[in-house]
Amino acid sequence: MKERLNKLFISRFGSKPMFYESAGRINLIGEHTDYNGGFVFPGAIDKYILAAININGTDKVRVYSADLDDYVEFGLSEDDKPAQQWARYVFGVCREVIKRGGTVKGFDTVFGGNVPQGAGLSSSAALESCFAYALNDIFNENKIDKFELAKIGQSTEHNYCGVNCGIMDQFASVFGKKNMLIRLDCRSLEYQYYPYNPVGYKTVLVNSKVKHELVDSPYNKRRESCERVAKTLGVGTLRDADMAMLDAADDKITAEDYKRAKYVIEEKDRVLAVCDALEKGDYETVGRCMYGTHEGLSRLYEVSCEELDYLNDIAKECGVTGSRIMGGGFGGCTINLVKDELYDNFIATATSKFKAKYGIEPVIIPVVISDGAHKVADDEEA
Ligand code: GAF
Repeated sequence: MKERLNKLFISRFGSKPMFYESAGRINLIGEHTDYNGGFVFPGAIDKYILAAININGTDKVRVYSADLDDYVEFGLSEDDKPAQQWARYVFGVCREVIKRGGTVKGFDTVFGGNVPQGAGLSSSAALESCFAYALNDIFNENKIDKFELAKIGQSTEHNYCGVNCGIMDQFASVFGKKNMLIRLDCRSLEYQYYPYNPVGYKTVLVNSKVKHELVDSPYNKRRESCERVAKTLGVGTLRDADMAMLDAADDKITAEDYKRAKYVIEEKDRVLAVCDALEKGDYETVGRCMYGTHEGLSRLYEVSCEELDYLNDIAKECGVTGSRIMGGGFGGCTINLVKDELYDNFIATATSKFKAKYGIEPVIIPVVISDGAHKVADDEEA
């Protein structure tokens, strides 16, 4: 991809670019907990956005999306917002850097990637983190700290893309490290790297190809439910609530909001149980919790869909240790923890049964935990 983008950049802009890269993410457990002040357990993966960039000495940003074959030019003031949704991610990052007192001047860029879009692997966070990292390096002597880079991506979603997301995706994309998952406490922002090497198991994603789209999805409504319940219970976020508090306020909360909050409260305990289990190498417990999360996301949080529930049922039938819908929901992938000896049968069964029922083959994506945002060295392949 680096070579392709290099050629495209030189033929379009005529100078030699620098390269920056940032990754998509998986999340082992802890879903819809980030904006509730809870814990998440993500890691960056070997699917990434790569950008070729050079300053252009003007006050304009000129962006070519190699994958969409679309080109946009914009200025750096608030009223220069481009019409194309994809370009708003780049524009938003520029604006958020500027709003924080950082510098952004005109630059040229060609970018592309291999993070499947709409699969729940955070292609948008990868794009934001790639540009946040690059602008920090090129114009700001890397003075913006890494958490702020993640927040620049998150604010881009809030202010320019209409998704009121939490911090997990951008955090994973910026802080990701090869072979490490990261437990992040989204209230204190303390984090800890955990080596992830489940000997005897494979971790694999199965993409239902049901397009997951958080812009205009009921994602924001889920967040509003949680915030309403937290307010009723008199806590800052649902991180500080428990089931006894929720049950005591039952008559002041709608049945729907009750279900949403119950899921979040239960998920908090599952993440902590998974951390304990990982330290002991107890993957059976990890797997049980993953099934618990799926059940909660499907029945209580109601962000699953028929296809993902079907993939989850197939995983159970095949004796897969853990399986669940991953990411924001409304489509995308399941993440599966499968014993080595059951792997081939699971993949074959999931592929054939899914195809027989829905007429399309799901995409199998083996998980490789990788590094997050960085400048690509001249001799580095990308
Ligand atoms: C999406 C959001 F962007 C994240 O912040 C997080 O809430 C996730 O859904 C659900 O865990 O990816």
